[in-house]
Amino acid sequence: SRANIGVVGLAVMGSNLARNLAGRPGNTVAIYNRSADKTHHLATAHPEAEFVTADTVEEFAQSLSTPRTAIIMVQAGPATDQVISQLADVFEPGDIIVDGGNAHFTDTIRREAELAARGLNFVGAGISGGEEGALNGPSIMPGGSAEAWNTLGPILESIAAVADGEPCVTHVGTDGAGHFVKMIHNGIEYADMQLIAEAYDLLRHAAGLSPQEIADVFRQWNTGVLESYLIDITAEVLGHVDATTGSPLVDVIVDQAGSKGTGVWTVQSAVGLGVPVTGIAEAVFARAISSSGASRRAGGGLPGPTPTDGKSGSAIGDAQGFIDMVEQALYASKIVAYSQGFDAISEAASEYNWSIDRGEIARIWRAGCIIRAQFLDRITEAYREQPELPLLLAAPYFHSALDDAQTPWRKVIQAGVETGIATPAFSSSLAYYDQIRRERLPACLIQGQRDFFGAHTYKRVDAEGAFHTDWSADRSESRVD
Ligand code: NBP
Repeated sequence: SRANIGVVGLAVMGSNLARNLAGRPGNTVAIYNRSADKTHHLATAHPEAEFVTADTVEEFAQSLSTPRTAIIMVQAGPATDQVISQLADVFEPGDIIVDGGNAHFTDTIRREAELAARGLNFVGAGISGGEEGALNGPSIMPGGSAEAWNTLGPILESIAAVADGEPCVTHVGTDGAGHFVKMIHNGIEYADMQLIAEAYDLLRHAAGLSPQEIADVFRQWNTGVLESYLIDITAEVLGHVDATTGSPLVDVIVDQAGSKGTGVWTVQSAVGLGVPVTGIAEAVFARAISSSGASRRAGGGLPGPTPTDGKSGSAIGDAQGFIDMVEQALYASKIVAYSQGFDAISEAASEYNWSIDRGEIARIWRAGCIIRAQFLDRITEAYREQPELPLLLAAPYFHSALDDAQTPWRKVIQAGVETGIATPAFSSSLAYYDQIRRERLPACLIQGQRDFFGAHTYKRVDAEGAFHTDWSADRSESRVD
């Protein structure tokens, strides 16, 4: 038993994570994969890592010092269940099994309970940053017990990405908390990407800028409040010219966005929790619309506004002024999307009894993951100043940012409406903002309607209790509780 940590599953993520682990002082890494050729290939390709190879789970268990700690990086779903069950059969009470795949958090809750009953520690850990992150330092979101964290924490801290000298990992909360937070990370990623895509669409097709010009705009934005990995890579993609055609690559890429499902999970979970993650939902739906071939073909002939010539269009005005307004609109919408994501975390924490430090979540997203951004520092500060902050976008810093942005935000959406360029995430974020800030909402009317057709009752602004109006008779009101 020479190894202090093991990795099971040596596809892209697992092999890179194993190399990352092996590169840290003090670690000896045992590796195991269902198909043994991958295990030996990895060990041969990276002799410097001095991996301890195992061809069977029994050998793998024997190669680990106790308490055993193993990270599973296999396909999410049934494959993960199979591997967990194989490990559980050869591990002993007190050992730690970590699932680093993209599990649904409810599966993680179930697996944790099953293994806890057998005396085994199970930790569902969200790992973000793809292949590169796995190798050089991902953002890691582990759940599981405090006991497991004591052993696992230092190991994960040694391989995580570093931001301002601090590792991008924290004990998120118990059982499924880590995978839930990873799911929200991915949902926010969807919203962020959609917002950027809408900004591009407006600059390209409402303002008439070329992809190269827009790449420069994004490079400029990446020096300001929007500075982030996604803005950075957007500039790279937009500036890239296709070698075959000489056209901007973005013009030869088929405009149908794919997904692996974590965005859908985020929206499904949020709907279940009753949390409006409208920015994320619009992003998921926009990908669905882009991929709905038959509907798009059938919708292709529908009328839109009379085309303008871009720059001279009344909705746009001068190009630089419009670019600045789009930057503000993107920033404001992004604040809303993140605020909604953090609302989902808060609601899930209370539903599932997780104690989650939201400032810590923003902190561990600052490096190693796809949504890494300067802006996350502001979120961490907001939660450090006010740990029980009920609404992120109402924190003083964001309040003032939204104050500055709200007029351009409205104008940009107006320009989209006038030119027929859809801005679902910009628009839904503004709609959320305009609802959340209103003293009274038209929900009073909806309660009246519900009472009319279903006797669902309503509350009054001036009295306690539930009331019903006898709509079908004399319309007298009675208190019904
Ligand atoms: P894959 O998700 O493609 O899974 C391939 C691995 O699963 C191989 O090691 C394969 O073994 C193993 N496996 C399968 Br499939 N069925 C198995 C079974 N029944 N028993 C044992 N092993 C089985 O690998 P990946 O892309 O490296 O991702 C690993 C995990 O990390 C996934 O959960 C993924 O969602 C997550 N993740 C991926 C990324 C990313 O950027 N790719 C980022 C973050 C998280 P074999 O070699 O014998 O077929």
